[in-house]
Amino acid sequence: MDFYITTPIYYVNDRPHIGHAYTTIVADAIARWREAQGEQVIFSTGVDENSQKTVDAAKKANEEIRAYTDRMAEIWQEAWAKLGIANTDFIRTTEERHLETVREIWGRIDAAGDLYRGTYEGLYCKGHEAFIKESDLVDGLCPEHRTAPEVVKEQNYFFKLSEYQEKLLRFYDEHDEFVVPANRFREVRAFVEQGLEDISFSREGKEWGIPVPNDPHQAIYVWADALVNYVTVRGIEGWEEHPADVHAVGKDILRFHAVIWPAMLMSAGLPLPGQIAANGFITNGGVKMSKSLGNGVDPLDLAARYGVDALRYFLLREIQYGEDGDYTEEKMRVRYNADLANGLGNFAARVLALAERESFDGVPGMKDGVPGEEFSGVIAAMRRGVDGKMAAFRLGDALAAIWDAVSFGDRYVNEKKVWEIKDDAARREALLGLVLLLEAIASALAPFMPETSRKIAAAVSRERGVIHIKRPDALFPRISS
Ligand code: ME8
Repeated sequence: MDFYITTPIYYVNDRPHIGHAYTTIVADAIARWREAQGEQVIFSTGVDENSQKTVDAAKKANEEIRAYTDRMAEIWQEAWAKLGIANTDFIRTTEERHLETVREIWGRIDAAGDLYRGTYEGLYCKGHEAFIKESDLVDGLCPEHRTAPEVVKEQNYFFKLSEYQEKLLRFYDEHDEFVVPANRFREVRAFVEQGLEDISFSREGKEWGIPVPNDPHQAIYVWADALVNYVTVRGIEGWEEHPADVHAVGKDILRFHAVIWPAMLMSAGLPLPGQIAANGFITNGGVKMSKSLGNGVDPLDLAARYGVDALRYFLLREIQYGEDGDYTEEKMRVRYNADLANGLGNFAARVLALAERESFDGVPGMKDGVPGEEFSGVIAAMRRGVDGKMAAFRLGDALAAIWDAVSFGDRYVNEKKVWEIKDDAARREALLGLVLLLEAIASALAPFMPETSRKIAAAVSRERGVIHIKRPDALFPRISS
């Protein structure tokens, strides 16, 4: 295994919306890009089931908790399959392999002397699955979830997070790309520099959750359980050998991943992940998507209407990675018609239609089907652009590099008026260059738009050095606006 990437494990109290789909598609594109470079990739996603939200949602649905989580886990798994997500593992935190790993890591943290019993008094927000400060409340409510926090006073186990402030800061100094984008890393560092407080790591008398080893009246705090999923997927030894290279997460859960998780791993004597990449948040027409507003955009509905690849393209291209972005149906249509129907789709259709009538065997001046200099320069620049941008998590810019090549091809067809070239050899040479460019575009597109990439690749075949073209149906039929 060469590369290990993860998504958050999502709560099962709801179905996936485009925000969840976005993080998952980003991780999928990175995983596929790595694989295309010949690396062996582990790509895990899954669901976080041991949350109080699960209990509440099951109650509301009038279902037994286990039956409810089984049903929801399937919904999430199916959604990712429908969106072309090529995860190699799907983890549920109710699985035995996970319980074992959580117990093992809890035991290691305990053995390191980093757990102690204490009394916690505070305000617990179920939406956050975390304690929040009184000073953060607005009119007595959590400003994000608009619910009143639970007043908690109970005995529980504490994790000595405060002990890790210096160690974390030193680690950050030594790993200057531990969190991307850089502005988010600065926020994390500033937070840690303010000083860290110990955190409550268990809850008293909870009916649902992983029991604290040797203290069944306490359930392990859901985040202390959920973060461990990344180790569960590899097993302790596997993680020691090669921990996650990238945890792709949203900015809302960055502190858990960049502060608490590394501290837990340090305490447990395990290696730290390579990088935490945090995406921004997607709004629906400028409004935050939330369960209470019921305005979560359904990615499966969009995929059914525009196609999976169009949805993947929209999310990866429209939103600058790391920054917040906005979804509207109008923006989706504009991108679809301009970049896909008129852009890539039209270019592919033109080239394939012109080339369909030709045979490329033995075109003078061509060396073994290698494109002329002009084309090979454009192809090389596109590949360099994609690789450079992907390495820096600039997925939208990587797509832009591919679209530069599409624009070049379009201009070439128009300026050379390829269809009017009378000289057979010259016309074929131009078309061969265009076909090879289109093939290179298809191959560069594979991590982002796997289906489209396959369709274009399948349109071009070779038989004893002769290229044959079989035109597919329109890749992106125009949508009337
Ligand atoms: O936090 N825009 O699960 P969760 C972009 N179980 N991304 C969004 C988004 C939006 N509007 N809404 C959600 C949890 N996301 C925990 C994680 S991991 C050990 C435990 C994405 O179901 C984003 O990646 O609330 C965010 O971090 C994640 O979904 C939260 O999913």
